[in-house]
Amino acid sequence: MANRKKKKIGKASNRKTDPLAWWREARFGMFIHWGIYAVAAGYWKGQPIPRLGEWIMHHAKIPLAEYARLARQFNPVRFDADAWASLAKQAGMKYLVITAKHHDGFAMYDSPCSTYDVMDATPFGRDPMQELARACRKAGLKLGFYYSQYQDWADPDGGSYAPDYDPTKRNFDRYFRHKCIPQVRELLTQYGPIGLIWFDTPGQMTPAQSLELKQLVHSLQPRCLVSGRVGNDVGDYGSLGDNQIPRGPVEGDWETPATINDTWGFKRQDHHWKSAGTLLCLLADLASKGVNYLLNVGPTAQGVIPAPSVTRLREVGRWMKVNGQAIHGTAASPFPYTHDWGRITQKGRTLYLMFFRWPGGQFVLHGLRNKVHRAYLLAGRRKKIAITQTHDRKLDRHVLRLALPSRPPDRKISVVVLELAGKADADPAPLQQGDGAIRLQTHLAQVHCPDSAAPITISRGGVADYWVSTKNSLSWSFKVFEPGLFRVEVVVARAKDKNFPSGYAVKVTLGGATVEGILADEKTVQNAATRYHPEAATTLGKLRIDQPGTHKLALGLLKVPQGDSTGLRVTCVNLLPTR
Ligand code: JFZ
Repeated sequence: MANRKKKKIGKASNRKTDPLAWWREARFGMFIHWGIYAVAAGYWKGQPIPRLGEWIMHHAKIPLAEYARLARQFNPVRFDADAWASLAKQAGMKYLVITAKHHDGFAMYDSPCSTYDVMDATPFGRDPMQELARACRKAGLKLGFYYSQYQDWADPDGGSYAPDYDPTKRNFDRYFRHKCIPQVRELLTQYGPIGLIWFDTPGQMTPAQSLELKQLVHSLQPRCLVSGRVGNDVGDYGSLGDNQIPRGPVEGDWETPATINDTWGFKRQDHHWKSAGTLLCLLADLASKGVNYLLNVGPTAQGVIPAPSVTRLREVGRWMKVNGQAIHGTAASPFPYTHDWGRITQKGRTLYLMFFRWPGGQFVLHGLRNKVHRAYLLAGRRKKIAITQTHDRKLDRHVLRLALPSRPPDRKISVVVLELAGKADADPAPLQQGDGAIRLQTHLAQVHCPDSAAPITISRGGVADYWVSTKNSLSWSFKVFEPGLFRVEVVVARAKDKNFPSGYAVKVTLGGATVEGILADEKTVQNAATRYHPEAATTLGKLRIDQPGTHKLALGLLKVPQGDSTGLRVTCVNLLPTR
């Protein structure tokens, strides 16, 4: 057995593997935003500066000469590359991406083509990237460099913010040739094999410039990946929006960069830390959609990862130690929608059910067509779980019943492993769930746009974007097993810091019956994903479904409030069993 395994590994490494293979397998990485902005730490001249810490030069309108003085105070004597790498490893992360140069233009490595770098401009006298490269190699982590290829606030020709320079005299291509390209070359030649370059904010870059950068990277290191934010859709994988959680599985290779608090670069006034439980829900959620989670830490100017980040990552690591196989090397859930109780991933013939809320006792999963050989818990002693499976031919209803212990085996997310007879095969139709609810997510809707001048589009994140025409509508076909009376709830994405737009009227039609009403911010939806992308739910009324079988529900727009230019952004229509 051991022999056979060895042979297999040998074979695989001889084969030409996909350069993205390690990245897909990883699912979880550490982002590090570290620069001389950490000296300011969110304050300028005694004043707290709102928003992102690494943007302080821009937000506080600091002239370059003044900002550059921060470098003289940057002496991170407590920096310990091995400690950072081992924290990432302990947390169950497989790669580490650090800001080699952010928008401020300051190189956090020894850059021969610039004196605005950590070796020439700070008292530190060490190259942190060199130390990290060594530490990552030792720890078996892939190392990636963040490089701001377009924005450079220290170069007269760099993109965006430049109060010291005359923007009309700007020549981006000059900066591109004299700084960006040489620095990217340095990063790919000075530090051994690099897993990826995380370009960001492509701004006004042309397709030719994006392509040139990508080709440069591949010419120096053919297996080095290029992030989608190199611009113009030429990256090797895509970046979703910061902290973005898509509603359904995302096709292709995508990653969500995310913060533990609300900033990337260190800010001493930001104490808005997400709990380890929330971080794990986000990790599980993204993995269930086939998306990588690149979770950020913002070390201080002393070179220390803030203690609240460390404790949370250690907690995440304790969970990963037991449950990591439900994340690493997995693919998106075979179900095209999310379940209310938690999330699902799969690997080979195995399904991982990750319970955010432990149902206890009988648990019912609808729509899994495979025979389940075995079910057991990951936490504790892999306790076996009794299974019953039935199939009602008339309704094509597949039911899997699990007899779960009453108490959750893990205090955070409990994982149940299902070993299937074959590769997971799930009914793709929206189904009434084990709890009786029917949740119709927008990314699974049919979109009807007789008004083709203003069509509803569904974003990659799975939200109806820009719905302004009352002629257009969404509809869903779905299967009902237990008929009855349902409360009809419409959920919409709402802007973060704005009042909920009043006056959107909608109509839900099911069979011959209709309920309608005006959407209000009745109930704010609370879950791990809504912190940056809030949602509001409105109950329109009740509707009865008399017969089991396939039904169709349509959502129409009756009235658009005057002056609202964002449009209605529906994420879901819920039918919740009621009396
Ligand atoms: C960028 C940077 O400006 C920021 O400082 C940080 O490094 C972050 C990881 O990336 O900010 C962005 C870029 C893209 C989006 C949002 C913020 N986006 O596509 O939603």
